[in-house]
Amino acid sequence: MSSLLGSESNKASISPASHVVLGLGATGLSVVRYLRAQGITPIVMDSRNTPPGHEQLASEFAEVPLLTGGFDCRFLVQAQQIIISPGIALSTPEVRVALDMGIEVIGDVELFARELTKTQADAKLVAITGSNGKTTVTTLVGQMAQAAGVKVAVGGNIGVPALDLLAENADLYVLELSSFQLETTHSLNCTAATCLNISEDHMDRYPDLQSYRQAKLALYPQSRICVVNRDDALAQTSEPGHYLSFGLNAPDGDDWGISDGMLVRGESRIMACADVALMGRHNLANVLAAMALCELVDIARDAMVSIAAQFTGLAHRCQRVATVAGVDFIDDSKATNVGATLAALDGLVDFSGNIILIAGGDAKGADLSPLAAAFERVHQVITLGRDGPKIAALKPDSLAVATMTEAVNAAFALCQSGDMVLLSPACASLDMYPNYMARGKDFSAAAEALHGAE
Ligand code: UMA
Ligand code: ADP
Repeated sequence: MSSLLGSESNKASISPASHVVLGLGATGLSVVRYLRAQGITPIVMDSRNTPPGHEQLASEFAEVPLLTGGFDCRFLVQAQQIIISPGIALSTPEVRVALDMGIEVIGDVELFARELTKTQADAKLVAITGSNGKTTVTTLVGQMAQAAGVKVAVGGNIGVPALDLLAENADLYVLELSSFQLETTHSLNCTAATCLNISEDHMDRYPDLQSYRQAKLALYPQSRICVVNRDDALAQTSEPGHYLSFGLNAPDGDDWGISDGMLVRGESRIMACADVALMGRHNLANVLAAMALCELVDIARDAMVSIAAQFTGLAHRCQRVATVAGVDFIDDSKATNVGATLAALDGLVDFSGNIILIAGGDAKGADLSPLAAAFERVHQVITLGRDGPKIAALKPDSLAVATMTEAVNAAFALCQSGDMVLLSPACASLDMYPNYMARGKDFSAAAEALHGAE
């Protein structure tokens, strides 16, 4: 049963509105802000009883009714347009009712696309999707553009909702897009876009890998030039279009790749791989993708090279957070799927010490079995969280624990100087933590605490 928050009126007094905003997180608030600026007063609904942002909605937009604790079909079926948050599936029964009646259901990124075309048609747009590396590549492109002196605005799944970027009146917009956002986006007119890679993720939301993949590949028809990963067949499309590729081998034609230890674009040598500040082969792929995108929006090469040589990465992505008695503690808490953990372990092929891996959490319905082969490189697996037992089953003698502190202490007890404790969970954190950042911080704190016990 719905209840009312953030409004003095009672439900019976709410008139149906032309626009309904489903979900009041960061996205919902940005949509309300946008609609109010257009003179539209929507109704907001959220299935939680006390959704995040309800106090802000009440103080900034007291005239906007908020219905909580469910989605009320009576208002949905009378709307002209429903703007749905990415965290809410289109298969939600109440949403299906509206869709079946022919009511338009779109996301905030679709509204952004329409508004950009209408009011800032000269602005360039770069969009980045994929299972892993989105935030890294989005950040790289933003920093490269900034270093080149371009007025750039960066947002989307990375944090700032797309609609909130429009006020920046930028010359270049860079959007990180999730599969959830792409499901409800059809009108982007990107100058360049990429789907970095595809591996299983969010299998609790999609019936199978193909449906997830189709949601991601929907980006390509919305871009004038597509930057494709020639090492990942799943991330490629057979649709006709204008393509440029990146990959970890020597390229054909004008594509991007690696030859003789150099990042190259066709015959042109850009920089030595050894000068790229990020670690791991997957990050060379990320840098190549970022450079390909930047060149398509006319970013100067020296700006790209200087950022690639400086940018050491974002927190919680294979980041060393402590060294205790010669043992390195690496926080890769953002590895929330199997592909990311495989990339972390691949990057350690040349590491000569023992690796103790801490993994587990909410696997989001994924097939975890591809981890088994990579575990041969791991001395001991320590598991925690809801799907910890499924991961433990992939490696003999795995150790299951209940808390991060227990995991870190047990890992440290197995180490000697020169070894590594790697938190790369292959799972989301939400069964134990508010988010992956909190999980990473718990890991660092437990590692730091070992200093006292040395
Ligand atoms: N909600 C419901 N019912 C539901 C699910 C959600 O009512 O069944 C409500 C929630 O109560 C919440 C609201 O919908 O009040 C919006 O929630 P949301 O989950 O859509 O999140 P936002 O706060 O709007 O943040 C979203 C993205 N979240 C998701 O896609 C889950 C953020 O990505 C993004 O930064 C933000 O928009 C701005 O664009 C986060 C994320 O986890 C980082 N993304 C996933 C990922 O990277 O794997 C896809
Ligand atoms: P996303 O925004 O797609 O989640 P991030 O850049 O935040 O991507 O990185 C998330 C995780 O994926 C981290 O564990 C990181 O080490 C790993 N990762 C980054 N780039 C790649 C890549 N190209 N292939 C596989 N894993 C990657």
